[in-house]
Amino acid sequence: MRLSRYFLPVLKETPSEAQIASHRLMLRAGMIKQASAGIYSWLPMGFKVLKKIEAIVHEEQMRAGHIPMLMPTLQSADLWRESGRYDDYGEEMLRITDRHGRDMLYGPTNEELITDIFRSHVGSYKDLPLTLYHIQWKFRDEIRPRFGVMRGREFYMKDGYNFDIDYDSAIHAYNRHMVSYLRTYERMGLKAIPMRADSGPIGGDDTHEFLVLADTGESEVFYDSAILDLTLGERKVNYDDRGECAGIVKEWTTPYARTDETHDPALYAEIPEARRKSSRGIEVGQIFYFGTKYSEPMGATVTNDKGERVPVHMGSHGIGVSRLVGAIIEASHDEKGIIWPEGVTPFHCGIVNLKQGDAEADAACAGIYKALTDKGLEPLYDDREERAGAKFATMDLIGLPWRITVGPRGLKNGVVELTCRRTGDSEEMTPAAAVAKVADIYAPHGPDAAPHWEPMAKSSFHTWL
Ligand code: P5A
Repeated sequence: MRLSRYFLPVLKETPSEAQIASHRLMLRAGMIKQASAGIYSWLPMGFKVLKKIEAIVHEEQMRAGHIPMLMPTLQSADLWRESGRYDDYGEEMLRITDRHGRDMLYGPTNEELITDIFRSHVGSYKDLPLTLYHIQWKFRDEIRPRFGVMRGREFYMKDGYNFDIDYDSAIHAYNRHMVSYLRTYERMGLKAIPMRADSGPIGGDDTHEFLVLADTGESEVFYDSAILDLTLGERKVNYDDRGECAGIVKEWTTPYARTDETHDPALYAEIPEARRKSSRGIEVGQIFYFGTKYSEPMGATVTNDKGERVPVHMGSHGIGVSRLVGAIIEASHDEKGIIWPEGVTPFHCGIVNLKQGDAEADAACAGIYKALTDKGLEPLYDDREERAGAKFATMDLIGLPWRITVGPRGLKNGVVELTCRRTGDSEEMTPAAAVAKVADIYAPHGPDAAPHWEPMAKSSFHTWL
Protein backbone atom coordinates (compact mmCIF):
# COMPACT_ATOMS: atom_id res chain seq x y z
CA MET A 1 0.00 0.00 0.00
CA ARG A 2 1.21 3.49 -0.86
CA LEU A 3 0.53 5.89 1.96
CA SER A 4 -0.42 8.64 -0.52
CA ARG A 5 -3.35 6.46 -1.63
CA TYR A 6 -4.31 5.10 1.78
CA PHE A 7 -6.65 6.55 4.39
CA LEU A 8 -4.64 7.03 7.55
CA PRO A 9 -6.05 10.09 9.33
CA VAL A 10 -3.25 10.54 11.88
CA LEU A 11 -3.93 13.15 14.58
CA LYS A 12 -1.24 15.63 15.60
CA GLU A 13 -2.86 16.50 18.92
CA THR A 14 -3.30 14.05 21.75
CA PRO A 15 -7.06 13.63 22.15
CA SER A 16 -8.06 14.88 25.58
CA GLU A 17 -10.85 12.36 26.12
CA ALA A 18 -8.48 9.38 26.09
CA GLN A 19 -7.20 8.35 29.52
CA ILE A 20 -5.01 5.38 28.63
CA ALA A 21 -2.21 4.84 26.13
CA SER A 22 -4.00 2.39 23.86
CA HIS A 23 -7.03 4.63 23.46
CA ARG A 24 -4.85 7.68 22.78
CA LEU A 25 -2.68 5.80 20.29
CA MET A 26 -5.60 4.21 18.45
CA LEU A 27 -7.14 7.66 17.95
CA ARG A 28 -3.82 9.33 17.04
CA ALA A 29 -2.87 6.56 14.61
CA GLY A 30 -6.20 6.93 12.83
CA MET A 31 -7.38 3.41 13.69
CA ILE A 32 -10.81 4.23 15.13
CA LYS A 33 -13.30 7.03 15.40
CA GLN A 34 -15.96 7.19 18.05
CA ALA A 35 -19.46 7.07 16.56
CA SER A 36 -21.20 7.46 19.93
CA ALA A 37 -20.35 6.50 23.51
CA GLY A 38 -18.68 3.08 23.47
CA ILE A 39 -19.36 2.60 19.73
CA TYR A 40 -16.59 2.96 17.15
CA SER A 41 -15.98 3.00 13.45
CA TRP A 42 -12.92 0.98 12.53
CA LEU A 43 -10.88 3.02 10.07
CA PRO A 44 -8.76 1.10 7.55
CA MET A 45 -5.69 0.43 9.69
CA GLY A 46 -7.70 -0.42 12.80
CA PHE A 47 -9.88 -2.71 10.69
CA LYS A 48 -6.79 -4.45 9.35
CA VAL A 49 -5.48 -5.24 12.83
CA LEU A 50 -8.93 -6.38 13.93
CA LYS A 51 -9.06 -8.78 10.96
CA LYS A 52 -5.54 -10.10 11.65
CA ILE A 53 -6.55 -10.88 15.22
CA GLU A 54 -9.76 -12.45 14.00
CA ALA A 55 -7.83 -14.65 11.54
CA ILE A 56 -5.55 -15.96 14.32
CA VAL A 57 -8.58 -16.72 16.47
CA HIS A 58 -10.21 -18.61 13.58
CA GLU A 59 -7.07 -20.61 12.85
CA GLU A 60 -6.58 -21.70 16.42
CA GLN A 61 -10.25 -22.55 16.92
CA MET A 62 -10.35 -24.66 13.78
CA ARG A 63 -7.07 -26.29 14.77
CA ALA A 64 -8.74 -27.35 18.03
CA GLY A 65 -11.59 -28.91 16.03
CA HIS A 66 -14.18 -26.20 16.65
CA ILE A 67 -16.56 -25.32 13.84
CA PRO A 68 -17.12 -21.75 12.62
CA MET A 69 -20.58 -20.38 11.80
CA LEU A 70 -22.42 -17.07 12.11
CA MET A 71 -25.42 -16.05 14.18
CA PRO A 72 -27.21 -12.71 13.92
CA THR A 73 -26.71 -9.71 16.19
CA LEU A 74 -30.45 -9.30 16.84
CA GLN A 75 -32.24 -11.99 18.80
CA SER A 76 -35.80 -12.69 19.84
CA ALA A 77 -36.59 -12.06 23.51
CA ASP A 78 -38.63 -15.29 23.62
CA LEU A 79 -35.53 -17.50 23.76
CA TRP A 80 -34.19 -15.51 26.69
CA ARG A 81 -37.52 -15.91 28.48
CA GLU A 82 -37.09 -19.68 28.17
CA SER A 83 -33.73 -19.62 29.93
CA GLY A 84 -34.95 -17.10 32.49
CA ARG A 85 -32.26 -14.57 31.59
CA TYR A 86 -34.50 -11.99 29.90
CA ASP A 87 -35.44 -10.46 33.22
CA ASP A 88 -32.17 -11.30 34.99
CA TYR A 89 -29.82 -9.62 32.53
CA GLY A 90 -30.86 -6.13 33.58
CA GLU A 91 -29.97 -2.81 32.04
CA GLU A 92 -26.91 -4.03 30.18
CA MET A 93 -29.24 -5.62 27.64
CA LEU A 94 -30.27 -3.35 24.78
CA ARG A 95 -33.94 -4.10 24.22
CA ILE A 96 -35.60 -3.29 20.93
CA THR A 97 -39.21 -3.51 19.74
CA ASP A 98 -39.85 -4.21 16.07
CA ARG A 99 -42.73 -2.75 14.02
CA HIS A 100 -45.01 -5.63 15.00
CA GLY A 101 -44.44 -4.94 18.68
CA ARG A 102 -42.23 -8.02 19.12
CA ASP A 103 -39.53 -7.86 21.77
CA MET A 104 -36.06 -8.19 20.35
CA LEU A 105 -32.60 -7.53 21.75
CA TYR A 106 -29.09 -6.87 20.49
CA GLY A 107 -27.27 -10.00 21.68
CA PRO A 108 -24.84 -9.53 24.58
CA THR A 109 -23.92 -13.24 24.22
CA ASN A 110 -25.44 -16.27 22.49
CA GLU A 111 -26.02 -19.19 24.86
CA GLU A 112 -29.77 -19.20 24.18
CA LEU A 113 -29.56 -18.84 20.40
CA ILE A 114 -27.01 -21.64 20.00
CA THR A 115 -28.95 -23.91 22.36
CA ASP A 116 -32.01 -23.38 20.18
CA ILE A 117 -30.03 -24.31 17.06
CA PHE A 118 -28.68 -27.39 18.82
CA ARG A 119 -32.05 -28.68 20.04
CA SER A 120 -33.56 -28.18 16.57
CA HIS A 121 -30.97 -30.34 14.83
CA VAL A 122 -29.18 -32.71 17.20
CA GLY A 123 -30.87 -35.61 18.96
CA SER A 124 -28.36 -38.37 19.59
CA TYR A 125 -25.18 -38.84 21.60
CA LYS A 126 -23.67 -40.14 18.35
CA ASP A 127 -23.55 -36.55 17.05
CA LEU A 128 -21.47 -35.43 20.03
CA PRO A 129 -19.06 -33.95 20.97
CA LEU A 130 -19.74 -30.72 19.10
CA THR A 131 -18.26 -27.25 19.49
CA LEU A 132 -19.64 -24.40 17.39
CA TYR A 133 -18.36 -20.86 17.45
CA HIS A 134 -18.70 -17.54 15.73
CA ILE A 135 -17.11 -14.12 15.76
CA GLN A 136 -19.79 -11.49 15.85
CA TRP A 137 -20.59 -8.04 17.23
CA LYS A 138 -22.15 -7.93 20.67
CA PHE A 139 -23.84 -5.14 22.55
CA ARG A 140 -23.77 -4.52 26.28
CA ASP A 141 -25.14 -1.22 27.47
CA GLU A 142 -22.25 -0.72 29.85
CA ILE A 143 -22.95 1.97 32.42
CA ARG A 144 -19.47 3.47 31.91
CA PRO A 145 -18.04 2.63 28.51
CA ARG A 146 -14.43 3.78 28.63
CA PHE A 147 -10.87 3.29 27.48
CA GLY A 148 -11.92 3.16 23.82
CA VAL A 149 -12.40 -0.37 22.50
CA MET A 150 -11.40 -1.90 25.85
CA ARG A 151 -14.80 -1.41 27.39
CA GLY A 152 -17.10 -0.65 24.52
CA ARG A 153 -20.85 -1.00 24.31
CA GLU A 154 -20.62 -2.55 20.86
CA PHE A 155 -17.68 -4.95 20.71
CA TYR A 156 -16.44 -7.89 18.68
CA MET A 157 -16.33 -11.25 20.43
CA LYS A 158 -15.44 -14.78 19.53
CA ASP A 159 -17.94 -16.95 21.36
CA GLY A 160 -17.88 -20.72 21.25
CA TYR A 161 -20.23 -23.29 22.73
CA ASN A 162 -19.52 -26.95 23.45
CA PHE A 163 -22.13 -29.71 23.62
CA ASP A 164 -21.09 -32.95 25.31
CA ILE A 165 -22.74 -36.11 26.55
CA ASP A 166 -21.27 -36.04 30.05
CA TYR A 167 -19.16 -34.13 32.53
CA ASP A 168 -15.82 -35.70 31.52
CA SER A 169 -16.31 -34.92 27.88
CA ALA A 170 -17.36 -31.34 28.69
CA ILE A 171 -14.30 -30.84 30.86
CA HIS A 172 -12.17 -31.99 27.95
CA ALA A 173 -13.85 -29.28 25.88
CA TYR A 174 -13.04 -26.77 28.63
CA ASN A 175 -9.40 -27.87 28.64
CA ARG A 176 -9.21 -27.79 24.84
CA HIS A 177 -10.43 -24.22 24.92
CA MET A 178 -7.90 -23.24 27.54
CA VAL A 179 -5.03 -24.67 25.50
CA SER A 180 -6.24 -23.14 22.23
CA TYR A 181 -6.60 -19.77 23.96
CA LEU A 182 -3.06 -19.90 25.34
CA ARG A 183 -1.85 -20.58 21.80
CA THR A 184 -3.98 -17.77 20.39
CA TYR A 185 -2.64 -15.13 22.76
CA GLU A 186 0.95 -16.29 22.36
CA ARG A 187 0.69 -15.82 18.61
CA MET A 188 -0.38 -12.24 19.23
CA GLY A 189 2.75 -11.62 21.26
CA LEU A 190 0.80 -11.55 24.53
CA LYS A 191 1.27 -13.24 27.87
CA ALA A 192 -2.28 -13.92 29.00
CA ILE A 193 -2.54 -15.71 32.34
CA PRO A 194 -5.50 -18.00 33.06
CA MET A 195 -6.93 -17.05 36.44
CA ARG A 196 -9.67 -18.64 38.48
CA ALA A 197 -12.57 -16.20 38.28
CA ASP A 198 -16.24 -15.56 38.98
CA SER A 199 -18.88 -16.63 36.44
CA GLY A 200 -21.26 -13.63 36.69
CA PRO A 201 -24.41 -13.70 34.54
CA ILE A 202 -23.15 -16.58 32.32
CA GLY A 203 -23.32 -19.02 35.26
CA GLY A 204 -21.56 -22.21 36.37
CA ASP A 205 -18.77 -22.98 38.82
CA ASP A 206 -15.79 -23.70 36.61
CA THR A 207 -14.46 -20.61 34.96
CA HIS A 208 -11.14 -19.01 34.11
CA GLU A 209 -10.42 -15.53 32.85
CA PHE A 210 -7.34 -14.79 30.75
CA LEU A 211 -5.54 -11.68 31.90
CA VAL A 212 -2.88 -9.55 30.29
CA LEU A 213 -0.92 -7.73 32.99
CA ALA A 214 -1.09 -3.96 32.53
CA ASP A 215 -1.25 -1.03 34.97
CA THR A 216 -4.33 0.25 33.20
CA GLY A 217 -6.25 -3.03 33.50
CA GLU A 218 -9.65 -2.92 35.15
CA SER A 219 -9.20 -6.09 37.21
CA GLU A 220 -7.10 -6.55 40.32
CA VAL A 221 -5.17 -9.83 40.14
CA PHE A 222 -3.00 -11.92 42.47
CA TYR A 223 -0.54 -14.51 41.19
CA ASP A 224 2.58 -16.55 41.69
CA SER A 225 5.24 -15.07 39.39
CA ALA A 226 6.31 -18.64 38.46
CA ILE A 227 3.41 -18.65 36.02
CA LEU A 228 5.14 -16.00 33.92
CA ASP A 229 7.80 -18.54 32.92
CA LEU A 230 5.31 -20.85 31.19
CA THR A 231 4.99 -20.85 27.41
CA LEU A 232 3.55 -23.25 24.87
CA GLY A 233 6.21 -22.28 22.34
CA GLU A 234 6.65 -24.78 19.53
CA ARG A 235 4.85 -27.56 21.41
CA LYS A 236 2.43 -29.39 19.14
CA VAL A 237 -0.82 -30.43 20.74
CA ASN A 238 -3.16 -33.25 19.86
CA TYR A 239 -6.47 -31.67 20.79
CA ASP A 240 -8.22 -35.05 20.81
CA ASP A 241 -5.92 -36.33 23.53
CA ARG A 242 -7.73 -35.75 26.82
CA GLY A 243 -4.68 -36.52 28.92
CA GLU A 244 -2.43 -34.17 27.01
CA CYS A 245 -4.86 -31.24 27.20
CA ALA A 246 -5.53 -31.90 30.90
CA GLY A 247 -1.77 -32.00 31.52
CA ILE A 248 -1.23 -28.58 29.94
CA VAL A 249 -4.17 -27.15 31.88
CA LYS A 250 -2.73 -28.58 35.10
CA GLU A 251 0.63 -27.02 34.37
CA TRP A 252 -0.96 -23.61 33.85
CA THR A 253 -3.44 -23.73 36.68
CA THR A 254 -1.18 -25.09 39.42
CA PRO A 255 0.62 -21.80 40.22
CA TYR A 256 -1.71 -19.51 42.17
CA ALA A 257 -3.46 -16.99 39.88
CA ARG A 258 -6.79 -15.42 40.76
CA THR A 259 -8.80 -12.28 40.19
CA ASP A 260 -9.97 -10.29 43.20
CA GLU A 261 -13.39 -11.99 42.96
CA THR A 262 -11.96 -15.37 43.94
CA HIS A 263 -8.78 -14.27 45.72
CA ASP A 264 -7.94 -16.39 48.79
CA PRO A 265 -5.47 -14.54 51.05
CA ALA A 266 -4.62 -17.70 53.01
CA LEU A 267 -3.60 -19.65 49.88
CA TYR A 268 -1.80 -16.61 48.52
CA ALA A 269 0.25 -16.37 51.72
CA GLU A 270 1.61 -19.87 51.05
CA ILE A 271 3.49 -18.67 47.94
CA PRO A 272 7.14 -17.83 48.71
CA GLU A 273 7.17 -14.09 49.36
CA ALA A 274 9.47 -13.16 46.49
CA ARG A 275 7.02 -14.75 44.01
CA ARG A 276 3.85 -13.20 45.46
CA LYS A 277 2.60 -10.58 42.99
CA SER A 278 -0.46 -8.43 42.73
CA SER A 279 -1.16 -6.06 39.87
CA ARG A 280 -3.79 -4.93 37.41
CA GLY A 281 -4.89 -6.97 34.42
CA ILE A 282 -6.95 -6.71 31.23
CA GLU A 283 -9.41 -9.55 30.72
CA VAL A 284 -9.03 -10.73 27.12
CA GLY A 285 -11.08 -13.92 27.39
CA GLN A 286 -13.10 -16.17 29.65
CA ILE A 287 -14.12 -19.82 29.54
CA PHE A 288 -17.03 -21.43 31.39
CA TYR A 289 -18.37 -24.88 32.15
CA PHE A 290 -21.99 -24.61 33.26
CA GLY A 291 -23.36 -28.13 32.77
CA THR A 292 -27.07 -28.16 32.05
CA LYS A 293 -27.93 -24.57 33.04
CA TYR A 294 -29.32 -23.82 29.56
CA SER A 295 -29.95 -27.27 28.14
CA GLU A 296 -32.36 -28.25 30.93
CA PRO A 297 -34.78 -25.29 30.84
CA MET A 298 -34.57 -25.14 27.04
CA GLY A 299 -35.00 -28.89 26.48
CA ALA A 300 -31.70 -29.45 24.67
CA THR A 301 -31.55 -33.21 25.16
CA VAL A 302 -30.08 -36.17 23.29
CA THR A 303 -30.61 -39.90 23.61
CA ASN A 304 -27.71 -41.60 25.38
CA ASP A 305 -26.37 -45.10 24.65
CA LYS A 306 -29.12 -46.58 26.86
CA GLY A 307 -31.84 -44.86 24.83
CA GLU A 308 -32.65 -42.33 27.59
CA ARG A 309 -33.18 -38.61 26.92
CA VAL A 310 -30.62 -36.57 28.82
CA PRO A 311 -29.78 -32.85 28.79
CA VAL A 312 -26.41 -32.05 27.21
CA HIS A 313 -23.48 -30.66 29.17
CA MET A 314 -22.42 -27.28 27.92
CA GLY A 315 -19.84 -24.58 28.32
CA SER A 316 -19.18 -21.28 26.61
CA HIS A 317 -15.90 -19.65 25.78
CA GLY A 318 -15.23 -16.05 24.79
CA ILE A 319 -12.39 -13.98 23.42
CA GLY A 320 -12.61 -10.19 23.35
CA VAL A 321 -11.45 -9.71 19.76
CA SER A 322 -11.89 -5.92 19.62
CA ARG A 323 -10.61 -5.50 23.19
CA LEU A 324 -7.45 -7.37 22.16
CA VAL A 325 -6.49 -4.55 19.80
CA GLY A 326 -6.30 -2.22 22.81
CA ALA A 327 -4.74 -4.83 25.09
CA ILE A 328 -1.91 -5.53 22.64
CA ILE A 329 -1.14 -1.81 22.44
CA GLU A 330 -1.22 -1.48 26.25
CA ALA A 331 1.31 -4.29 26.44
CA SER A 332 3.46 -3.04 23.57
CA HIS A 333 4.08 0.68 23.06
CA ASP A 334 6.53 3.43 23.99
CA GLU A 335 6.42 7.22 24.15
CA LYS A 336 6.60 7.46 20.34
CA GLY A 337 3.72 5.15 19.58
CA ILE A 338 2.56 1.60 19.03
CA ILE A 339 4.97 -1.36 18.61
CA TRP A 340 3.05 -4.12 16.82
CA PRO A 341 4.06 -7.72 17.44
CA GLU A 342 4.82 -9.35 14.07
CA GLY A 343 1.79 -11.65 14.38
CA VAL A 344 -0.80 -8.87 14.19
CA THR A 345 0.95 -5.96 12.49
CA PRO A 346 -1.26 -4.21 9.90
CA PHE A 347 1.66 -4.03 7.44
CA HIS A 348 4.78 -6.13 7.65
CA CYS A 349 7.28 -3.41 6.87
CA GLY A 350 7.35 0.34 6.31
CA ILE A 351 9.31 1.89 3.45
CA VAL A 352 10.39 5.49 3.94
CA ASN A 353 11.59 7.43 0.94
CA LEU A 354 13.76 10.29 2.22
CA LYS A 355 13.69 12.13 -1.09
CA GLN A 356 10.47 11.66 -2.94
CA GLY A 357 10.88 12.67 -6.56
CA ASP A 358 14.55 11.68 -6.71
CA ALA A 359 14.65 9.21 -9.59
CA GLU A 360 17.05 6.81 -7.92
CA ALA A 361 15.34 6.84 -4.53
CA ASP A 362 11.92 6.41 -6.12
CA ALA A 363 13.17 3.48 -8.21
CA ALA A 364 14.84 1.80 -5.22
CA CYS A 365 11.65 2.13 -3.15
CA ALA A 366 9.57 0.72 -5.99
CA GLY A 367 12.00 -2.20 -6.28
CA ILE A 368 11.87 -2.97 -2.54
CA TYR A 369 8.09 -2.68 -2.57
CA LYS A 370 7.81 -5.16 -5.42
CA ALA A 371 10.34 -7.58 -3.91
CA LEU A 372 8.51 -7.63 -0.55
CA THR A 373 5.15 -8.02 -2.27
CA ASP A 374 6.50 -10.88 -4.40
CA LYS A 375 7.45 -12.64 -1.16
CA GLY A 376 3.84 -12.43 -0.01
CA LEU A 377 4.43 -9.53 2.39
CA GLU A 378 2.52 -6.31 2.61
CA PRO A 379 4.64 -3.16 2.88
CA LEU A 380 3.40 0.35 3.61
CA TYR A 381 5.35 2.79 1.44
CA ASP A 382 5.46 6.38 2.65
CA ASP A 383 5.64 8.07 -0.74
CA ARG A 384 4.31 11.44 0.42
CA GLU A 385 6.11 14.71 -0.21
CA GLU A 386 6.95 15.16 3.47
CA ARG A 387 9.98 15.94 5.60
CA ALA A 388 11.96 12.91 6.77
CA GLY A 389 11.17 13.77 10.40
CA ALA A 390 7.43 13.72 9.76
CA LYS A 391 7.69 10.39 7.95
CA PHE A 392 9.64 8.83 10.83
CA ALA A 393 7.17 10.19 13.37
CA THR A 394 4.26 8.63 11.47
CA MET A 395 6.04 5.28 11.18
CA ASP A 396 6.90 5.29 14.89
CA LEU A 397 3.32 6.21 15.80
CA ILE A 398 1.69 3.48 13.71
CA GLY A 399 4.24 0.99 15.00
CA LEU A 400 5.18 -1.28 12.09
CA PRO A 401 7.84 -3.63 13.50
CA TRP A 402 10.32 -3.05 10.63
CA ARG A 403 11.19 -0.06 8.50
CA ILE A 404 13.41 0.26 5.45
CA THR A 405 14.71 3.79 4.93
CA VAL A 406 15.86 4.75 1.46
CA GLY A 407 17.77 7.93 0.62
CA PRO A 408 20.09 9.21 -2.09
CA ARG A 409 23.12 9.29 0.23
CA GLY A 410 22.88 5.61 1.16
CA LEU A 411 22.06 4.59 -2.38
CA LYS A 412 25.35 6.09 -3.56
CA ASN A 413 27.01 3.36 -1.46
CA GLY A 414 24.44 0.80 -2.52
CA VAL A 415 22.75 0.59 0.90
CA VAL A 416 19.45 1.27 2.67
CA GLU A 417 18.75 1.17 6.39
CA LEU A 418 16.72 -1.52 8.15
CA THR A 419 15.34 -0.44 11.52
CA CYS A 420 13.66 -2.47 14.24
CA ARG A 421 10.83 -0.49 15.85
CA ARG A 422 11.12 -2.30 19.19
CA THR A 423 14.84 -1.84 19.83
CA GLY A 424 15.45 1.18 17.61
CA ASP A 425 18.51 -0.61 16.19
CA SER A 426 19.41 0.19 12.58
CA GLU A 427 21.60 -1.67 10.16
CA GLU A 428 22.84 -0.66 6.72
CA MET A 429 22.65 -3.25 3.98
CA THR A 430 21.83 -3.65 0.32
CA PRO A 431 18.15 -3.40 -0.64
CA ALA A 432 18.18 -7.11 -1.52
CA ALA A 433 19.62 -8.04 1.88
CA ALA A 434 17.01 -5.90 3.66
CA VAL A 435 14.20 -7.61 1.76
CA ALA A 436 15.68 -11.05 2.50
CA LYS A 437 16.00 -10.26 6.20
CA VAL A 438 12.41 -9.01 6.51
CA ALA A 439 11.13 -12.03 4.57
CA ASP A 440 13.09 -14.31 6.88
CA ILE A 441 11.64 -12.67 9.99
CA TYR A 442 8.12 -13.47 8.80
CA ALA A 443 8.94 -16.94 7.48
CA PRO A 444 8.15 -20.02 9.58
CA HIS A 445 11.04 -21.00 11.85
CA GLY A 446 11.78 -23.83 14.25
CA PRO A 447 13.41 -27.25 14.08
CA ASP A 448 11.06 -28.56 11.42
CA ALA A 449 10.30 -25.10 9.95
CA ALA A 450 6.64 -25.77 10.51
CA PRO A 451 5.64 -24.02 13.70
CA HIS A 452 2.15 -24.16 15.08
CA TRP A 453 1.24 -20.80 13.54
CA GLU A 454 1.94 -21.90 10.00
CA PRO A 455 -1.18 -20.72 8.19
CA MET A 456 -3.77 -23.39 7.72
CA ALA A 457 -5.31 -24.10 4.34
CA LYS A 458 -6.43 -20.79 2.89
CA SER A 459 -10.08 -20.17 3.33
CA SER A 460 -12.38 -17.32 2.48
CA PHE A 461 -11.63 -15.17 5.52
CA HIS A 462 -7.92 -15.20 4.74
CA THR A 463 -8.12 -14.27 1.13
CA TRP A 464 -9.47 -10.76 1.53
CA LEU A 465 -7.31 -9.65 4.48
C1 P5A B 1 -18.37 -16.68 26.85
C2 P5A B 1 -18.70 -16.59 25.40
C3 P5A B 1 -19.21 -14.50 27.77
O1 P5A B 1 -19.95 -13.65 27.34
N1 P5A B 1 -20.60 -16.13 26.67
C4 P5A B 1 -20.17 -16.43 25.33
C5 P5A B 1 -19.47 -15.97 27.55
N2 P5A B 1 -18.11 -14.21 28.46
S1 P5A B 1 -17.61 -12.75 28.84
O2 P5A B 1 -16.49 -12.94 29.73
O3 P5A B 1 -18.67 -11.98 29.38
O4 P5A B 1 -17.11 -12.06 27.55
C6 P5A B 1 -16.06 -12.62 26.81
C7 P5A B 1 -14.97 -11.61 26.54
O5 P5A B 1 -15.50 -10.50 25.82
C8 P5A B 1 -14.77 -9.33 26.16
N3 P5A B 1 -15.69 -8.27 26.59
C9 P5A B 1 -15.64 -7.00 26.16
N4 P5A B 1 -14.83 -6.39 25.27
C10 P5A B 1 -15.02 -5.08 25.03
N5 P5A B 1 -15.98 -4.35 25.63
C11 P5A B 1 -16.83 -4.91 26.53
N6 P5A B 1 -17.79 -4.18 27.10
C12 P5A B 1 -16.67 -6.30 26.82
N7 P5A B 1 -17.32 -7.17 27.64
C13 P5A B 1 -16.71 -8.36 27.49
C14 P5A B 1 -13.81 -9.71 27.27
O6 P5A B 1 -12.53 -9.91 26.74
C15 P5A B 1 -14.38 -10.99 27.79
O7 P5A B 1 -13.39 -11.83 28.36
